[in-house]
Amino acid sequence: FQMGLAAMSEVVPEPRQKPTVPAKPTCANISMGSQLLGYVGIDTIIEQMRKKTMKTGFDFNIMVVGQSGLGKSTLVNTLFKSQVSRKSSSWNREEKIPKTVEIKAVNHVIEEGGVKMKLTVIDTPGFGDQINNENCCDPIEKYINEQYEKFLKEEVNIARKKRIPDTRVHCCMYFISPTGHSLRPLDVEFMRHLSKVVNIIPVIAKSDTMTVEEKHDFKQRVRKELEFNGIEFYPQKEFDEDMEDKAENDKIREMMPFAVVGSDKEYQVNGKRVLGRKTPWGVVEVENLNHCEFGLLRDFLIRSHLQDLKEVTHNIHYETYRAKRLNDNGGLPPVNNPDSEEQHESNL
Ligand SMILES: Nc1nc2c(ncn2[C@@H]2O[C@H](COP(=O)(O)OP(=O)(O)OP(=O)(O)O)[C@@H](O)[C@H]2O)c(=O)[nH]1
Ligand SMILES: [Mg+2]
Repeated sequence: FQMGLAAMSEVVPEPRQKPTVPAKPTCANISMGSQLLGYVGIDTIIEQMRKKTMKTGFDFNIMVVGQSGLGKSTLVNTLFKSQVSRKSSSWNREEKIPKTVEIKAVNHVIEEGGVKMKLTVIDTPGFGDQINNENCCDPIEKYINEQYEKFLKEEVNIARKKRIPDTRVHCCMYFISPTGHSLRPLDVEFMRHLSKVVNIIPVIAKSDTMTVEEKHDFKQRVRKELEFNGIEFYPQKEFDEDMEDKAENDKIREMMPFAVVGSDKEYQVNGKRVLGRKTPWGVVEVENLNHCEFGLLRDFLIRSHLQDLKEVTHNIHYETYRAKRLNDNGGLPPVNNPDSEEQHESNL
């Protein structure tokens, strides 16, 4: 590296001017090389990356799963209607949300500060209605794996796309019924199984049905049960990168599962329009942190952990899938021909 700089210094003897991007002192500034030449400009990589991201935009995919009637579809609408995309939404307020009968992806392109995010929320039918709930995990796991498979096929193509569209599920919100008692065996089974293929974020549904104390106790109990059953939810302890990461994530893990309330209706409260649920004793405001933790959940997903959710999906979950698929195939990439299609399906 230093030799390179020395060679360059013959061509460019003048110390280079610092570009307009404000720079923090970096290791490069104090190294030998930079003493000769002044500012090298390594920190402009951040600006370069920012420009690229602005141009290409990015995909972010959230899935909601859980028992029927816990408010999954309502929360999908809440996410789109709340500050995430208040501008881009146009809803028929009178329309009632029907029972979900199939896996359905809803997407919106949301633009803020020149950056485009394609946010997809995958709504799933609720389970738990049947007497035998043994296989209710299957269609959801199948969907998740199909997205990995799609990505893998694109990756091993000879003529690869410059940018592979990413439909992989970056996080799966698991809805827990606000019983005040404990997790159901089905919840434990489901989360234990799915946490191996996707980032699981448990949430307590319809938290407006609990008192402050009930909510506090229930959260504590759920956390204990998750730990007791060895369920690693996101952010997983084993992936904390350093002490700073650990300290930050420990705080979040202590707040989880977030107790949420969903709604797609707006009401007038103190002269402001807010998303809420109207009850005889007042309006439960979805985005008011004194009322519920929807705001915390949204900030956690979008503002602080979006990039990390994508990285864990790519580096851990997708990598596990990919390694298994390539192994099963004797080290060869999966072939894109119709004959093998059936076999792939059975491998999933
Ligand atoms: N009290 C309360 N009710 C809610 C909340 N969210 C949704 N609901 C109501 O619960 C009922 C079911 O809501 P959905 O969003 O359809 O539930 P779902 O989980 O999508 O149900 P499936 O599609 O059958 O899986 C509706 O009457 C909603 O208005 C909430 O946070 N609190
Ligand atoms: Mg639904």
